[in-house]
Amino acid sequence: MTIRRLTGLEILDSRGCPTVRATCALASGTTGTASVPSGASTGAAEAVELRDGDPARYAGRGCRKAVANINHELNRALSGRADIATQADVDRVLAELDGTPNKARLGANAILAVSLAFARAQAVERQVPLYQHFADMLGTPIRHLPRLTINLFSGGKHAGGQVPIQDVLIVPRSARTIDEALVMASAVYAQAVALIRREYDMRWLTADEGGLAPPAASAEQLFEHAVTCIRAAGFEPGRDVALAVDVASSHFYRDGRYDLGPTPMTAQQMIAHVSGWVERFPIISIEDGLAEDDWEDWPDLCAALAGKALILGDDLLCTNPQRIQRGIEARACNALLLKANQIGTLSEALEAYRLARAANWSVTLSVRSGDTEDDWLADLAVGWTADYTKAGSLTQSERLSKYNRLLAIETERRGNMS
Ligand code: 2PG
Ligand code: MG
Repeated sequence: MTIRRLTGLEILDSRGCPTVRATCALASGTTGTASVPSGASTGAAEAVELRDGDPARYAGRGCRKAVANINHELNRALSGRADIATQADVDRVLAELDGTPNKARLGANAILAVSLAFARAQAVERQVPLYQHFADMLGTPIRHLPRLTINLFSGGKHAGGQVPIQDVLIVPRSARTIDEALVMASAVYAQAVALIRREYDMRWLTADEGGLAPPAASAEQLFEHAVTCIRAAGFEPGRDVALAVDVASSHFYRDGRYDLGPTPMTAQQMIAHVSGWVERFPIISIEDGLAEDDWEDWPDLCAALAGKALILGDDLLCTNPQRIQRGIEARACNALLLKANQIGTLSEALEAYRLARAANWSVTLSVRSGDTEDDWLADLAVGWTADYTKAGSLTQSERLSKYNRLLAIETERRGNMS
């Protein structure tokens, strides 16, 4: 499928910060458009977004250079080339043209937008739903829809740091469908809205991903609140609705100590601390329980929690095949948080996914804290049969677009699922 033209557009994400949208027109006239998200609690090893650095526009965060790279260099290199016809071809040329290990020259924002827009155009051309196109890319049939992990409480970089940890998510485990999961999560969320009014005299205001952000005294207090809300909604904590936590500990790791307050902890103390959470609360997944460069201690965390909670690597792995390989060899974790924009092309994200699966890891597909109304993540999660999605809370259209798309896919596939 030959590309006829690539065009870029600077748009705004859910934080009002610029990001990139690309449209790919094929020779047949078919087009596909895709927008890329942008993180705030980013890993140091992530692919790099190209930002203009012009202080007169969006405090230097404009994306005109990335857009110009799509309109000119990428368009010139990829258009009209009959030999560049598959996702693998497109992504290889994108990476080669960029020439840096982290997509810094052309920008991971420009590159991923083109990679995704091409996938969408291909799906339209093939007359298959996008999720089916992704499944065909993987070469594995869709086995089930993902389970949802939904933000209830937020802290860290997504909520002004009122508590150091980043996300307390609810996992509607006893739900049999996406629809049931959303109904359950909505009931728990409503209880949380009531709880923060009662306990903190706070209005319903939300953090970057739509989670509630009460000034709790500690992470433990947030977990207690979550359990209270699950019960108040009529569910059994753990059995019906469990918890997942993004500790995001790279962001409170200083001088080899984990500063969760009051006394900064060594890695071994932090492991004992996190293990205590898993003993006391119905937590089934711990993301970034240790810092991104604390490779030495991750295997101990993983061993301590094996069989009790998933050890999910986000900043540690950055969806980077080399880091994932290292994580597998070191037995540092047993689950991958996959964010396509951490690596920059769909093909590399697919390689990351395959590596994780070959090691029998669980996979969660995740949005970013700055996201857009584009819903491709839902199709990717279904097409690649992710175990979980992490798409934010049940407010704000950039989050709901993913849930709404999952609802539509579920309805479309009803009767076809095992
Ligand atoms: C994370 C993500 C999503 P960000 O840390 O997992 O919650 O945050 O997009 O800011 O990196
Ligand atoms: Mg994270």
